Amino acid sequence: MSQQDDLFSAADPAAVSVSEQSKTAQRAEILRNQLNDYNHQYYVLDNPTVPDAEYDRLLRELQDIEREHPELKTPDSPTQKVGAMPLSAFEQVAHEMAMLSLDNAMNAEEFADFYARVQKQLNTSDDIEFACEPKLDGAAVSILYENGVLVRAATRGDGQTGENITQNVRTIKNVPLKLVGDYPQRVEVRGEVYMPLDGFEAYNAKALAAEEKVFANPRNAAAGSLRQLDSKITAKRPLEFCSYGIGVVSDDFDMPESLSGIFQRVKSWGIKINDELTVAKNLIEAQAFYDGLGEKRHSLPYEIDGTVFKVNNLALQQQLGFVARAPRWAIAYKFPAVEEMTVLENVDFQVGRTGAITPVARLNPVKVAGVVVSNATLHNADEIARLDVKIGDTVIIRRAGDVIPQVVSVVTDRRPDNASDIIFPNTCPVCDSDVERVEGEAVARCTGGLVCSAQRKEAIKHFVSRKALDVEGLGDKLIDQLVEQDLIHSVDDLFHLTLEQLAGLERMAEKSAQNVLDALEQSKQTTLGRFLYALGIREVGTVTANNLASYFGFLQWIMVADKETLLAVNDVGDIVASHIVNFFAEAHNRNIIEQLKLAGIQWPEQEPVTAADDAPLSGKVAVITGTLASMGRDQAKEYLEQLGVKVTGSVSKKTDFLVAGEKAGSKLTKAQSLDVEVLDNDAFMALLAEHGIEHV
Ligand code: D41
Repeated sequence: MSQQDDLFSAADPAAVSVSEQSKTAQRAEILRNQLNDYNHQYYVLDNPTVPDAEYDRLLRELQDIEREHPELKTPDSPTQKVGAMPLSAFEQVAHEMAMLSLDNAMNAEEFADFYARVQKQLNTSDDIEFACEPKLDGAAVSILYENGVLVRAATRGDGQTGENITQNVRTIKNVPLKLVGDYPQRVEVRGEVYMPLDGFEAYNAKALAAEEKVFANPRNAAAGSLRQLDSKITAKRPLEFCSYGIGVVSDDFDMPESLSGIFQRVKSWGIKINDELTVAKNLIEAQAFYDGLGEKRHSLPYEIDGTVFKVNNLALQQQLGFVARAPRWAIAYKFPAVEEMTVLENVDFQVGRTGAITPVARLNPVKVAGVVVSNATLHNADEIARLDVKIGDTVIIRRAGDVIPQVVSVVTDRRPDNASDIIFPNTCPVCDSDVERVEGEAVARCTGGLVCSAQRKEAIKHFVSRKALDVEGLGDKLIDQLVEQDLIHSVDDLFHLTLEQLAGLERMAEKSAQNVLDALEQSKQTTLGRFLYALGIREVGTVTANNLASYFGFLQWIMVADKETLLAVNDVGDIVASHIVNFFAEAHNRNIIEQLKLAGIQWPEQEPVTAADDAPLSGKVAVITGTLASMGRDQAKEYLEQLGVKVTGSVSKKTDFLVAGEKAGSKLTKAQSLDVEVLDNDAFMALLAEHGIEHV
């Protein structure tokens, strides 16, 4: 329990004896100290120790107290400023026009309240138009241009004074050093510097390998990169800038009537504005923007933590003005927090299909982004060491999209005295076989193979799963029972199950037993791709399985292929090729395949569409990104593969060309920085036509 929770507990005799009034004063003081502490960790050390949601809760609690008891407000209250003072090493910059902050709305009700408040203050019941943007999770900066030339850049700091980070901002690739078009004599462009997700992941992977500090999230990575005293370091960080407005501007600027008008002008000077920018005509459209972006959130190439809505009409903005530190005409409408804090109660070790042993954190249940989370993966022993986590620790949990919740970090100052080490087992928790860890691999594996019932269960679950043989009605619980009662030992046994055996199981009526048999019968007609995937060869996912199927056409050929031959298949690298060869070298696996074929599993024979060595673009490597005007990316990939091109997911020095449609993001930037040839939609269509592909 934290110190502030203690304060109100009746068990604390001191708390009982003091009056309500001074208890509130004490609570305010504790909140101020705690929040100032968190601010320091966040802004100065770029190393937050609690999730934003926790910070926001405490800040709101303090705001509520100060609203009820204005006399308790102090000049140093965190409600009066945001962020810490600039680091002394940077020159300070006084903002000519304060960089305000944003008020928050946490749910639809608070957002509707904001809308109603704006209407009331404007004394109208008319619809209010809003400029809608994603809320980028980065660091706010101001960039001053004089006569079109970048002369100064500053952090937001406390809103009044920031730090001069001109040298660092000059290194950001999409920040122009010279504006283009019809720009005013003097203009301050404001916006957010952020690190796109692919760059963030690549950076952390490298840092991890070099045993350097990894960043907890892209926001800290952006902020940390900007406050490097050596701009050569900043230059190596994959940062981007996106404008959210302007500050001071000279009189020669012909001010548009709306914020969306300003955005168009800023864009015309060569500055990036957000692709998602939209104007909403009323509350319903604004809420729809929030909902839509919430769904898209995890497919965006950068991290956002909500949306920002700003009254679009500048005259109305003026009329509304601002309070304390935030404009009345804008609000940050946040998404549910993806990070929360809870206690790690225990760690279990799970055995997967390939014997990999995964430590799973059992948590005190906590709601993260609307879902109750009670388990999180700890990946492997290296991760446990990196996090330095112990049982009993307070940990920060993060849930992103549909992925399994992760433990992000440990709140070390809440570690209890009796916290205990997490001991990795030497023997399999299921079958007691030895656990082995291959040199250079992070994963520890049970050596029991199919002796281990956990591995057998998982292999069978995988075999019948939706993307594999897709046997409906054969759920996990049922498979657990079948294996535990020794009714099936390996996947081929599934096809010899009888109605009596199935109906004899717990919670299994005769009708559902028959349904399972029917589904098994149906699943026998499959495709080579599904069958290959179902076999559960290590690192052969659906994409690789389908590539193998279409390259070879016949299972027999895949079974006898050597590594060299396999390497010619799209998506197959050294490691996957070895896994495939090893899998088919096992007599046991070949036998199961034979049994499955005898049981009646079959697929239509298909002619291999092998891109022969003499295919026109054989040996070339390409990446596809953005939205192509002429076709979907899958279609584009298929055409390229027909021409012998290997299509990969990320741009590197080995990439021969990038096909970039509309809204291409970081892959395009990366290609440009590596001097990789870029084909737009038209150039791509021309390439296809040149090689005889007419797409209609
Ligand atoms: O994307 C953002 N993080 C963002 C931040 C945005 N899209 N718009 C913003 N607008 C403002 C006002 C309304 C005050 C001009 C902001 C911020 N402020 C902001 N960022 C950090 C503090 C304030």
